[in-house]
Amino acid sequence: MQPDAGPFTAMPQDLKRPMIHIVKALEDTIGAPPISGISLMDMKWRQPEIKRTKTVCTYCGVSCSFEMFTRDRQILKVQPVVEAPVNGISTCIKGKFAWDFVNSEKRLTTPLIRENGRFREASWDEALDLVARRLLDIRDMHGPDSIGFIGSSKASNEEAYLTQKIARLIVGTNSVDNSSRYCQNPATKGLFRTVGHGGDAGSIEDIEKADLVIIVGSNLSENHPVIASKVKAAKKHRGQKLIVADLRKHEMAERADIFMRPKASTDLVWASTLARYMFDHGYADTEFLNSKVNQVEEYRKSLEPFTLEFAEEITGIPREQLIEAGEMIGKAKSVCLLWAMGITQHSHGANTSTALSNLLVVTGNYGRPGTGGYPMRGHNNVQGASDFGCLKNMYPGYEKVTDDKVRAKWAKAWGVAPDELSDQVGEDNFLMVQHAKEGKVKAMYVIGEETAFSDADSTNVHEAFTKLDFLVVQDIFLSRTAEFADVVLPGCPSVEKEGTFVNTERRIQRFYEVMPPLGDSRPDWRILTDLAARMGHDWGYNHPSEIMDEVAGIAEIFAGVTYERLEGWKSLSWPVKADGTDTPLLYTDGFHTDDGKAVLFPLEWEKPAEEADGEYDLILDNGRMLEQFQSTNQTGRGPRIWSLSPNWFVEVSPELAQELGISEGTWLEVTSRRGTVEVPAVITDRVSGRDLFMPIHQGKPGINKLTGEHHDPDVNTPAYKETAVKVRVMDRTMDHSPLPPENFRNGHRTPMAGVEVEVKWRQDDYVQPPQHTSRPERF
Ligand SMILES: Nc1nc2c(c(=O)[nH]1)N[C@H]1C(S)=C(S)[C@@H](COP(=O)(O)OP(=O)(O)OC[C@H]3O[C@@H](n4cnc5c(=O)[nH]c(N)nc54)[C@H](O)[C@@H]3O)O[C@H]1N2
Ligand SMILES: Nc1nc2c(c(=O)[nH]1)N[C@H]1C(S)=C(S)[C@@H](COP(=O)(O)OP(=O)(O)OC[C@H]3O[C@@H](n4cnc5c(=O)[nH]c(N)nc54)[C@H](O)[C@@H]3O)O[C@H]1N2
Ligand code: SF4
Ligand SMILES: [Mo]
Repeated sequence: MQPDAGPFTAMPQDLKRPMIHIVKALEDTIGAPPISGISLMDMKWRQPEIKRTKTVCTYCGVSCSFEMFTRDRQILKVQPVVEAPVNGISTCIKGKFAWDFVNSEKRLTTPLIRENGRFREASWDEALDLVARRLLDIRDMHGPDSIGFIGSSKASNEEAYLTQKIARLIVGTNSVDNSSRYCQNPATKGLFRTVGHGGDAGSIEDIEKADLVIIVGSNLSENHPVIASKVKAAKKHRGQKLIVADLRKHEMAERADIFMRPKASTDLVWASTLARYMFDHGYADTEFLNSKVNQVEEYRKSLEPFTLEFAEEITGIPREQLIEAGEMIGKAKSVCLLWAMGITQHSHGANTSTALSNLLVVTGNYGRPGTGGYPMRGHNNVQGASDFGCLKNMYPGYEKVTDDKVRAKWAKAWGVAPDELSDQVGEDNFLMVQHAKEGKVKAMYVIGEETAFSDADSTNVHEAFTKLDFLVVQDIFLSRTAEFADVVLPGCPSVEKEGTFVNTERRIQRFYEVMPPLGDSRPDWRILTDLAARMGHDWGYNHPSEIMDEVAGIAEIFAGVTYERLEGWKSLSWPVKADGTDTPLLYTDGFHTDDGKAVLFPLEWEKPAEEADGEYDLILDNGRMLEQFQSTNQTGRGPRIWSLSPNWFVEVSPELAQELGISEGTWLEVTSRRGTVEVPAVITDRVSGRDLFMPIHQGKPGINKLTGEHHDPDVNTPAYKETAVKVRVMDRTMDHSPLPPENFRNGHRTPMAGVEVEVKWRQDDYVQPPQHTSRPERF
């Protein structure tokens, strides 16, 4: 070591000597070079001030877990660790950096009550008393089903459980739902019909193990990035095969062995055609079908119309490519099929999800390692919100509200007579909004969901909200939905409380309190417990583990779940037996149906509810970007993430750009049958022909000004992806690309790369209810 070299040269003499001795001594004992020595020493000195806490990401359904390093409220860094069961040392940009929202000055820190059309601050006692009184009054006057609850897919399992417990036990209604109505319910329905459980068939490890992965209508590398990186690695290192079916040439499409580009809303046709191909070419797993599957012949008959010719005509996928895909699937030893919003957000999403699951059943791709159907769950806890009972027809653990035995069991556990619990299926998100508009639903309680922005046909939703007698919104920000509220209750985010989340592979993980709640905000479970007490039900929970113990004692699929078994980095995948045995891979001993057999479910293809015509001649695909999350209520609170994609835009194919005579940055007026928005164009071959694509995150009116009320009749999921539009070229062009130069998407740098773009973080003005929501006093 050269004592006078390196970092010590500029140090005063009197400090230099002892420092050098310390570093030398350190190097002698631990063998670290001087710079690491200083860093280690520095860390040791600061250690007492730095807190390290395990948490689980608050964004997508992958549920990465990591350590968060904090000093008081300052988040110093996110440190992934090898022990993390899902992600190990990986995270995506959001898990690593999108935490500015936690200390945002826009956080709600005190309850608000609307008075004379404006919000004023209120104490918790006043706000909770008011909510309790109004809900009980409305229940007594208009009946239990005049009140609807939306549970949060961001909040914990324990919080979802309490949401439905208040709805069912105290109010007496089954009208409780969560954001899976917007995304995964069609997939769940497809799985219920064919294999029985409403969750991914196996684990992320199974996806990695598969011989062939098929990704349909899912932009995996932006929306489930850590799973995408595992698929990329399996392909690179093990030669795993990849088929992608999507309208858009996204990153996984570019990496695929076969990239099929069907016409929008036609996936049921190619999936059923490939199922027929399996039977016709000896690839159907006859042994599996004979011993483990019902309705084989009936289903096979239903496949008659699905010839290669028919498929080519309807889907536009060339016959040769269909055969190539059929051969690849038929020959693969194990297949995992992943699907998401490109399938479910259509008017027949449940049927198409069923068709995809049928294809897996025909080829025997369930119940073995490396096989199965995997709807990619959206929010960090959208799986848990459904699992823990925020559904109109199920108690926690998918136990039917219409089953007398089930109701008797829950009534006993909750200490009431069975007839005090409703045996009527309740209303979902969609029906609550419709009936609010018609004046039948009088009150809603929305927890951690940006319904006013996220639900389809937002103008219609806003109208419904203004008709309600009473609206409670419990969020961490004054959201667009909160603008319509009568009472706003400040919940707090995952890092300020304890609880558990369930991820896309049914894995339950614990998260711990990183820092105390900001201001006067409170964990949602505490708010709901306090509210219940004011409504006459003193549950007395002091910790979320007590809530989990209660559920585990009642719902069979959680029988063995305890906080001890989930301590630290440990996790459990449901169903969990009483002895703690969990089930990462489902269906190894048969299917979750009455006789243990899978079902092949016959289907017909139906046209989409909204199609392009002479006037609205383009189809508007829409979806997500890696850097933003949904309404951006969380990713829009700090420049680090927001600045990577601050502008709204519409992707236009080079062919269409030529036809319209536009260049990058030209503003377009995009008009659907519902409304109009103005956005600049990005010209890219990610979209082809007459398809457009718009992200769903930016813009105050939001994309849902354009989308419509049409929905899947099986599950009431909005057909967001079936939106026909027309465009008008405006006399305005941005002097740079709408994408910042550093936004390097799929290797397509924008033509304006290098131009300085002014980036601000989301400036919003949602601090007071705007004009259109100010109404006469309602209490
Ligand atoms: N970065 C980020 N990640 C997220 C989210 C986020 O906001 N930001 N949100 C989370 C949530 S809530 C969800 S539900 C998931 C959603 O995850 P994804 O389903 O991956 O979400 P989308 O971006 O809507 O992508 C849908 C894909 O379907 C394609 N598609 C559209 N129509 C069709 C069709 O008819 N056929 C086929 N084959 N493809 C079609 C689109 O081109 C697009 O590539 O993401 C989660 N992860
Ligand atoms: N056009 C179009 N529209 C779509 C879609 C699409 O693809 N296209 N996708 C749809 C889909 S799949 C979904 S899931 C919906 C998503 O819709 P939303 O569920 O509305 O998604 P977010 O905007 O993330 O809203 C979550 C809210 O929870 C709050 N929050 C976060 N953590 C907590 C907490 O711990 N407690 C409480 N109380 N609040 C919390 C956040 O501040 C935020 O306001 O959007 C749907 N809308
Ligand atoms: S992949 Fe999903 S869970 Fe993991 S860090 Fe990114 S957003 Fe969070
Ligand atoms: Mo979602």
